[in-house]
Amino acid sequence: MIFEQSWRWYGPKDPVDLEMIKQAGAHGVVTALHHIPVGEVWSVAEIEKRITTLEESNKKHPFRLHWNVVESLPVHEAIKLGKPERDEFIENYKISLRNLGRCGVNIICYNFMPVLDWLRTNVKFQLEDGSTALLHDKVELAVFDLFILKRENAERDYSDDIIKEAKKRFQNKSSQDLAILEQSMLMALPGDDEGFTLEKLKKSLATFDGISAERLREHLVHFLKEVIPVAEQSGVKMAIHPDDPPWSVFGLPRIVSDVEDLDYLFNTVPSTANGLTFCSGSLGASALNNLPEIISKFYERIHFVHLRSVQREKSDYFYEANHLEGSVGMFDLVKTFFDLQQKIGREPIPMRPDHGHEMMYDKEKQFYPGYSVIGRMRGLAELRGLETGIINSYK
Ligand code: CS2
Ligand code: MN
Repeated sequence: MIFEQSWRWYGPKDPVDLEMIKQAGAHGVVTALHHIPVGEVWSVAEIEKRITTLEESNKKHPFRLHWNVVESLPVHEAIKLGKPERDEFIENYKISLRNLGRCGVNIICYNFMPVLDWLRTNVKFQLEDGSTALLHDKVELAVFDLFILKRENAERDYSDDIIKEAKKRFQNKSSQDLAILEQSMLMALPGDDEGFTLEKLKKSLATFDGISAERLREHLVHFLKEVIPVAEQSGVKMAIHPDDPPWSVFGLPRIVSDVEDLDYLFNTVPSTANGLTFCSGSLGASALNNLPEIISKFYERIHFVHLRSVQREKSDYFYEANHLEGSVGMFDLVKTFFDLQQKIGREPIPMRPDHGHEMMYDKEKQFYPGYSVIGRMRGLAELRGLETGIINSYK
């Protein structure tokens, strides 16, 4: 196979249990110790506990699951901000990497997005077939930023046209519409139970005032120069997740959005332990990114793959499409991975469907946005079909 079929699991509290993951056809479990606060050490005991949970399940239903990727080992904000306390957090990060390596968990996904992980303006966008998807619309973002959050100097980050349209939209929205928008925006940190409030968000955004993309890049390089040698010694590979969306939001700096950003990172810290999570949905939200080119260029350091599609419409507007539809051209991407594997010879790369639609019985349960069970199962099944078709017809 081209990929090792994998599935993101939020741990024992996830409404999707291990048996369901087996029935979705995944052997690789992508998980993290979400209960450990960001910045603290992941001890061997805690890591082993999670491994044991999977082994117990393997005894019950012998279809084999194993923890193949950590998503994520999060980077503390002090490291992104370059604060003096970062040293201690970097040391903790190194200990966690060593501990993970010792336990045989050796692919680590992380990101370097300030304050927020992915950002959507509607997490229940209605599709034609009645399912719902995640949507990002810059005008909605501007409505939130300018009129709900009221961030200082926010208008500097939008063009006159966007501001004009945002004003019009704001005036036409009911208070219920505004509440839904606020709720969607505050969900931007998947997997975080505590969530954001408007005040908390405003305060966190302000900590990055005056931090340019160049400064943020220096902080990332500093972090990598510290942790990559430890990753190498511990036999683990780091895989940075690109910015989602791959452009600035709320005036925050972004440094992992396109091929130039990636070139810079990998030229500056060339070890292949300094690797990439290839996320087709994040990079594919920008029409400027040539995805097959990115795969070919960085193949040897793509340690983990997220496959999903987006339907791009106007500029800075996209929603998450079915995995084989939309703008990313999934066939070409999987075929590119196949060709490279044929050429170089490489073990299957862990791949998971990144998000799915909420559909059928999904609607009766509460999932993290994007992480419902049936929608992702449809995604994984379609991707597995595509993969099998490619392997069999080009052998
Ligand atoms: C994920 C990201 O849900 C998603 O879109 O791809 O949240 C990803 O887990 C992080 O950015 C990785 O650190
Ligand atoms: Mn992703």
